[in-house]
Amino acid sequence: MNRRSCAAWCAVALLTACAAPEPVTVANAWIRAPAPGTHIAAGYFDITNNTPTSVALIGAASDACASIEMHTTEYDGSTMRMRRLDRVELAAGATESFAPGGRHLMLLEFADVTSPTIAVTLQFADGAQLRVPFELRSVTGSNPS
Ligand SMILES: [Cu+2]
Repeated sequence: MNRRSCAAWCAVALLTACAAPEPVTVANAWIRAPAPGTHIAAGYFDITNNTPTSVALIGAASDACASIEMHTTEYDGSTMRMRRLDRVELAAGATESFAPGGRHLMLLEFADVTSPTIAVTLQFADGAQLRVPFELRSVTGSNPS
């Protein structure tokens, strides 16, 4: 961001929240707790790129699980498949949703099912990281996707 656009951003921020806007913001972050006897959880959230340039989400990590993969859900007729995503592009100003039935985080060997919130660190292509509290919810009746 050059000096001129930074000044414009700061002016907007002063008018709205008296603080510099976060470059990327996350809302509605929650984790579907693993079904009983399993250790795979799914994470969902809405992510907004507040910058004037595109940003790429390339991964995530948490102390609550061994590893996290980004997946998308695809349907081949009535068969559901999950495909791994290496990156998710966030266009300037865009909001992208990770939601049940679509894109999601897959938390492998998820261990912590007692904390009401789980910290997940989102990782971006430019090296930036964003620590996000996810609300842990128990949702029964369907598989993580
Ligand atoms: Cu998955």
